[in-house]
Amino acid sequence: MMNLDKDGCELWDGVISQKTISTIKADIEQLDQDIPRYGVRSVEKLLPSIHNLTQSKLLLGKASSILGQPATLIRATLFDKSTDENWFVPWHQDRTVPLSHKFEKDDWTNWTEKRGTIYAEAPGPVLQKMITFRIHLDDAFPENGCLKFIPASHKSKLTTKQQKKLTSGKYHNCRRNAGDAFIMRPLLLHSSNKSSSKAPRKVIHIEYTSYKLDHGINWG
Ligand SMILES: O=C(O)CCC(=O)C(=O)O
Repeated sequence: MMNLDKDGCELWDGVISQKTISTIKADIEQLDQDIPRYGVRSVEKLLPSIHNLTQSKLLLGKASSILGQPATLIRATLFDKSTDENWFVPWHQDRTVPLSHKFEKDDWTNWTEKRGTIYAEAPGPVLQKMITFRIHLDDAFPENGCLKFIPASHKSKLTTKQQKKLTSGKYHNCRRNAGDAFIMRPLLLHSSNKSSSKAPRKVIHIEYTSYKLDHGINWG
């Protein structure tokens, strides 16, 4: 059993119903076929069912209770891994957030712009005020490229050398059933393999924060 403070992650079973899963999957079917499925960013702006999920009392309440202050959504991302669109993700910590504007603050670094969205690496204390829920729409297991993670790697930004050392040892597979969630701190070291299975692996990766940006700046 994982513990959020100690391990940087927690298992949360049976979070969404079969009915909600079907509604969201039907919505996903309507997505423009040209949108690559390896990370449909800000998918809550495209699909009403995912918007509703991100604004549900259940998720907002849980995020607020973990963060100890009212939580707001940063963004939701759909990872729709299948034999048609298959990929691996190298070991990393989630450090980058989408922002409406660029601003001058020393501890916000590595500014980039991708497809019209501005991103920056957030300072450690900001990342500590974030929590991620990975909501599983399909069963996830090693053969279809479930998440792999290193418990207790979430306390600070790690150097490449520290990451190499940690990831050369034992890791955990995040086996989850459809409807289950995986709660993780953004700095938890994680990766995933390509799928070698016919079973699809859809996950909605939802990031919340209690950090308040300066006036006039928004997430996304
Ligand atoms: O869903 C996955 O396989 C990992 C995706 C992910 O966490 C990321 O791209 O940051």
